Amino acid sequence: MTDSITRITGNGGETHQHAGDDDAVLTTNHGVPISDNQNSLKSGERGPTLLEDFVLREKIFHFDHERIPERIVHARGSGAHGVFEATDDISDLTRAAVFTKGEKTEVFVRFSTVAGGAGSVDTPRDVRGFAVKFYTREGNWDLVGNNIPVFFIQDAIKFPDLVHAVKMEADRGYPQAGSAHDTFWDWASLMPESTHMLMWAMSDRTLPRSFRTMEGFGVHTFKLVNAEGKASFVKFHWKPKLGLQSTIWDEALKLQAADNDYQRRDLFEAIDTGAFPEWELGIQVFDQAFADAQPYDVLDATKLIPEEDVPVRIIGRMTLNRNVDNFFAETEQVAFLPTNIVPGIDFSNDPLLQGRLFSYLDTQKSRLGTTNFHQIPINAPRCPFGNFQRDGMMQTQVPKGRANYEPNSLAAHGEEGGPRESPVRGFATANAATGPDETGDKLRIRAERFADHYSQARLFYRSQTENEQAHIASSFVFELSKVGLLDQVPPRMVANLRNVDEDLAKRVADGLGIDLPPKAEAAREPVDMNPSEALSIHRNMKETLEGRAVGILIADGTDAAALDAVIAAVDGAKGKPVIVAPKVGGATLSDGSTRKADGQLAGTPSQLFDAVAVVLSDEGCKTLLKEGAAVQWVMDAFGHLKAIGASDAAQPLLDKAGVEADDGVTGLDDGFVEAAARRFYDREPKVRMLA
Ligand code: HDE
Repeated sequence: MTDSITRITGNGGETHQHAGDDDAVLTTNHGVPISDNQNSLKSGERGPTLLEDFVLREKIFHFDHERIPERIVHARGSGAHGVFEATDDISDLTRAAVFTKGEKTEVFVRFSTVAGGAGSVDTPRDVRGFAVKFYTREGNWDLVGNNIPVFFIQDAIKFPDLVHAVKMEADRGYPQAGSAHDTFWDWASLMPESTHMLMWAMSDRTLPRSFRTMEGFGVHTFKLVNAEGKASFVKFHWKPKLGLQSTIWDEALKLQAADNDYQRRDLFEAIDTGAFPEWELGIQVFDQAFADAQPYDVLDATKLIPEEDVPVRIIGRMTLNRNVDNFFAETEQVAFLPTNIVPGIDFSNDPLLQGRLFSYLDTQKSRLGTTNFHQIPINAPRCPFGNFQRDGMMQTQVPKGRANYEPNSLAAHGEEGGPRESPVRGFATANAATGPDETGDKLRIRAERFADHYSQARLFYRSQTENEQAHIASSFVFELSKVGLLDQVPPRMVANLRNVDEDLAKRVADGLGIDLPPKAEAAREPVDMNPSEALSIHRNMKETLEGRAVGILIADGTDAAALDAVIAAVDGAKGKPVIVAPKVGGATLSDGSTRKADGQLAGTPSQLFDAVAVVLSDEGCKTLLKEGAAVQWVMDAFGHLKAIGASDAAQPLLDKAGVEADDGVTGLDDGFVEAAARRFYDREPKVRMLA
């Protein structure tokens, strides 16, 4: 019998140990060393498992409880650690220590999609969350923002409706991510205040190429408060060092098939290889007089303040330099709270923000199970903290002594009296509620100045390049074409769009093949605003290969010197060369050497890259002409408006893929690397019909 047991365990009775750590013995959660992690305890060789097997029971019990409720929104996210450095002196505006020039503050950032569940994909058309936790020496400050500066709704009371409408439909459980379905557009078309945000959502902003190439925004108006107690209004902006870059819709769809984890992987690998993502933090600062002079309300989260009206002043830099050690412990358990605010920063009366101040604390209790979630290492302040809140589930601290109330005079008896409030160092709300707006009757009402739902939607649309406008029109067509059963919805949406821009409305109606409906009545007639360059992605892209990947397609017979030259050129421009070949084991090059591939052709389509090089010999090209994946590889690179550098011998493959000559199609050494730093939007009319 002993013999057969030994055979089954296959470990000859030896204790299992952690790889690389000879002294570490597997134990139970209570420290008891475990002798056998392969077999449960049975009564006889083929008998039933015994209840007394505490090793098995503990292991399965813990496993059964591994999951916690996922976030109601922003369930799918990726996190990283980093540092924020204040680079400008703004002590005239705020006393916040985090903004002392030269101060370095540890941060944790979580990027997310909104609608999909935790296991959904990275690349649906969706808003991205951009949440930053600053572990300042005066407590945690969480700037819980998005990659879009405005929001769908003006008042928190509409948030559950928005989220129910956009998430999977209640009866059928789909779609899992993305807004192209009946209930979202039913709701949105009935909510004119969402129109401005819809313009952003239908633009390429919701298809970021990488978390590293998107902006972040605090969205709401906040306040900065200086040492004298003087408050200024502020909007926060994150500007990516790599510039803005988005994919296009067809590419995003195909990325979903190619790599569910496209953005998570990109972030992890960038940090892992030392290409640390960076953003500048900027502020728009203004006062009450400016606020009063605007046609919109600065407390309305469906409005932005054009950068041309209030320029963005750069005051700091954030660098993400460390991946998480454990996804669950850090990225999943991190709890962002807009209520995490520090002395020198304050809330405004934005009714959306005010609602958030309740929601996040509340949700963390149901997600993390205990009011003591602030003790989890990723959430705990890095500065000393203490008060008289006590006990509760999962209390991990051991407060000493009798001081669990305040005031107390225990110190007079030589006992520990505990911490005391500090009017000087403590957080103080900027303005007491003394203004007329805050002392009137109790009303369920929106301020009159929230009533203009279209002027800024128009501003956004008219600030885009022609290509970007076409993308917006086409996205509306795509999304509304997915509205299945509710015939009344697309015309109702187009009726709203007529208030934004007649041409846009016509294009969408035309793309859907419906008659142009009568214009929807606007609560307030929109006005024309001056276009703003800052709102366009295409006007804010950087021509750089830094942070971008170049796919290099090779096959047997590829010229070794030509290949090395392309790799060196891409490396030299700080790009990432990735070799793709029909076999992952590699290809035999012209000089007889073997070059290993980073990816196999069928599993590494060109949508994973920002530009491609096709380095083939006559022989290799002949083989790949018969390989659908190779033809598709080139065809998609062309269709996704990417640079294609090709050896002369690769021309037949380019021809078969329908590649037409333009500035983005080059030889291998003649201008390829410069071209690879760009996207060729001018090519688009050649490759697809846009609305
Ligand atoms: Fe959130 N939001 N939200 N939100 N939000 C959550 O909190 C909520 C809003 C944002 O990576 C939840 O911990 C309400 C605006 C981000 O962990 C929840 C309202 C903006 C994240 C919640 C809003 C955001 C969340 C779900 C309207 C941009 C992910 C889990 C009043 C400024 C943070 C959680 C992370 C997450 C509520 C509107 C950004 C349910 C009630 C506006 C980036 O508490």
